[in-house]
Amino acid sequence: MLRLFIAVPLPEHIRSDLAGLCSGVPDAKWVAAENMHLTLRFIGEVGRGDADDIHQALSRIRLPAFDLVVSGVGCFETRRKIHSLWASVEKHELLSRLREKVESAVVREGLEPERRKFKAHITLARFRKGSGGRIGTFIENNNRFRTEPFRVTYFTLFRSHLGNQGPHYEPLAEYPLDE
Ligand code: 2AM
Repeated sequence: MLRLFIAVPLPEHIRSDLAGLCSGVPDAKWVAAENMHLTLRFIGEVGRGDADDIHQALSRIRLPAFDLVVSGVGCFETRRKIHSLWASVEKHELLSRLREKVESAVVREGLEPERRKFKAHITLARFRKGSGGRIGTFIENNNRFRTEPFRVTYFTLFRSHLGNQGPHYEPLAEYPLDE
């Protein structure tokens, strides 16, 4: 089985700027700069045949390239426990359309629709037991963070390898957007 997800990779200079934010929160498991990305759809475990069908479906997506800006930080919580910290991605019509096309492509291939509302984000840290302190300070200190616009010219099908040293994300295929 292959554990897959579809994401927009980030340029090296953007990942490096984001990595600069990653300190000062106790208990945070910071995401390595090389692993930072904007997830469009988490797929989970599928067999080779399904992976190939998903790949073919993604290859048929046609959309123009577009510019994105990373701006501000926030967190996700469930039952009052914060489980991740992220940087926010400004809304863009073409990002929404790309996400919709990816979603319908995978649903046509038999995956369950994603029920959660899409919130474009780049995860910076996760918390095993939920975080208590210093999140407020982190958010206040970094809320003005804003990158220059960067061009998104392709998106990627990744395979996730989970390991004791943290995950490794292997790009399996890249899908160009029209320039
Ligand atoms: P996250 O950044 O919001 O945590 C690779 O693991 C990517 O897939 C991550 O960016 C992660 O989103 C997402 N992901 C991992 N496991 C997931 C799950 N069970 N449901 C939804 N998304 C998941």
